[in-house]
Amino acid sequence: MATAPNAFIPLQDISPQVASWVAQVAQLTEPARILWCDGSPAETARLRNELIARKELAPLNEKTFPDCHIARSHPSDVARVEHLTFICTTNQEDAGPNNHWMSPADAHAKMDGLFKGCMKGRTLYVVPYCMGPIDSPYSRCGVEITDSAYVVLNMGIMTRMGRAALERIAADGGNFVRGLHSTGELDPNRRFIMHFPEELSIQSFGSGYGGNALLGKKCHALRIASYQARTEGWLAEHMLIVGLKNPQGELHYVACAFPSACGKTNLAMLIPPDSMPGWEVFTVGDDICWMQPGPDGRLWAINPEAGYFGVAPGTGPKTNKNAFDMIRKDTLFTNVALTANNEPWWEGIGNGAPVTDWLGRPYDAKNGPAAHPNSRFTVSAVHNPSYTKEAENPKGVPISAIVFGGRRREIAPLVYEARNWQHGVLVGASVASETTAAATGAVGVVRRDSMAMKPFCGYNFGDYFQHWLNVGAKLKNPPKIFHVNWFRQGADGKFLWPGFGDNLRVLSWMLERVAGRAGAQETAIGNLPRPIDLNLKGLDIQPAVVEELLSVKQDAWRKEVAEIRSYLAEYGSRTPGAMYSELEEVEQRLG
Ligand code: GTP
Ligand code: SPV
Ligand code: MN
Repeated sequence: MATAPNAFIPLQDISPQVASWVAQVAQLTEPARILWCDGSPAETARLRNELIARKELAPLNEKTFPDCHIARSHPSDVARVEHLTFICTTNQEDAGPNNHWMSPADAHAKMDGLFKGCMKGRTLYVVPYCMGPIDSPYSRCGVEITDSAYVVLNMGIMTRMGRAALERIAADGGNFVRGLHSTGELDPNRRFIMHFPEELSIQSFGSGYGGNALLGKKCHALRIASYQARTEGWLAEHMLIVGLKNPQGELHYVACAFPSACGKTNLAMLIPPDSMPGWEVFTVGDDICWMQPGPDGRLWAINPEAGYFGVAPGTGPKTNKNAFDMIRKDTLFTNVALTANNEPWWEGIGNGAPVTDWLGRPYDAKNGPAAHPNSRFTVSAVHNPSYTKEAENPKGVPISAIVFGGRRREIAPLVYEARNWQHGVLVGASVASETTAAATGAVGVVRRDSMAMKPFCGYNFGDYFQHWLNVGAKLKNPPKIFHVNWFRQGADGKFLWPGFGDNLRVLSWMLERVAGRAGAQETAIGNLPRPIDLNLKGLDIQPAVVEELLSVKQDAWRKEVAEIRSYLAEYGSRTPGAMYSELEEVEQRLG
């Protein structure tokens, strides 16, 4: 969106604040050359060709996957590294026990040492980006300096990147989040992801993949933005945003927070089951949501991102046909396997067979999965069949319901509704989920993941819960809050709920609750649908399974309440008293 007077100004002359920071970083990192990225298709093509020539990228089957490419990260660099991710506030208490902390002085000393001369012989790319629609007052800009062309390609898909972002930075008086990134030697012992919320800056060294390296995403749009949002009175959340229109034509937007690899991308673009004709689904976002109270007393949301960095395994024509169709052109795949036809392959794709695994070796089942469990696709949101132009609306979309959820084989029922906003904040704070391959470390371990923000909140969770209460107090028409669990398992270890498109059955109950039309039974933990309140038409499910999915086991919940109490106590005096009074109410109702 270059404005006419600026179209011919060299990028480095648009914002003196950006130019002087680039000069400062260049002095520290000593690159061989500096390239200011304009985000043009010609630039993308050039970067792709350079990476292909260096064998860091390869084209896929040009007939079946036009303009698609595969990249492989370093085998030790395949996921976010929570143990190496730090929030560097002056006071440790402000980062809270939910974060790893280092003092800003120590962190700067460490990072200056790592960055010193690290770009010798390399290109320094200047990547200006805007999180959110270019013309939205809710959007925020940043500049990522990186020495990875692969990162530039990803940032070009995931954000509004280039000249327009730089122009907005200049128009905003030179305010932007400073993100410095180098892949370094990809040595896990020299890998750190540092955040300086008080300085609005990020420094990432030693990784080239995902949330560690695409700094606009988790580092800026969640960790730094959540800190800013607290002082400015809004919310930066790990949530999808989806619009649902019922057959009567009523349209509602819903924002859902599930931890990493727990179903956001899938829900954001779900396809209604055949037995629910007339429903329409509109994807606004699949991972991050910025919400502000609007003048009408509702919460209004924008998706700060412009693309999806989605989990490949499990994406098939049966589970997520929209995603399956959207990644057939113009998509960058990382750490997937390949078929004999040079097509991408992963577990759950539903057809074909791998011949080359994610490491580039001939596929051998003895080596484990063919695609890495955290292999992903990067694709522009406009390729999504359920994309809506509302994703570009500078005002955002109004949110009717907020949904929290986790991956829990037991305890949490399929769905329940919080009694009110304050109770809903407790429900969100209490989210627990099994860990997934999205971060390094053990998989399948249940841990508390408040609002699905455990790895992403840039400050003390105690203050964060209070901030949620404060935002709710400002809303005349707050969204209803719900909790869901698509992952409850039977004794045989199989999921009890079919999930995916059938999740619309649960969402439609929520929207009927919002409209005041659906029934529910009050339980100790909140309001649950009775089996007759759920639209189960056309679904092959035993009544006993539905009963089980909608059951609240008193003993298990009493234990759960005790665990939530000790979890809240981890945040000491920062935990709002209201959280404890809500918990006591639940406990009393449990009897
Ligand atoms: P991040 O991008 O890491 O934040 O993850 P996400 O929350 O967007 O997760 P995603 O939708 O990519 O889902 C991750 C995995 O969960 C995939 O393997 C999906 O196939 C699986 N999944 C998603 N929805 C469902 C569901 O409703 N039921 C079941 N059983 N699995 C699901
Ligand atoms: C997540 O882990 O929640 C992701 C992928 O969405 S990453 O960008 O690596 O954080
Ligand atoms: Mn995510």
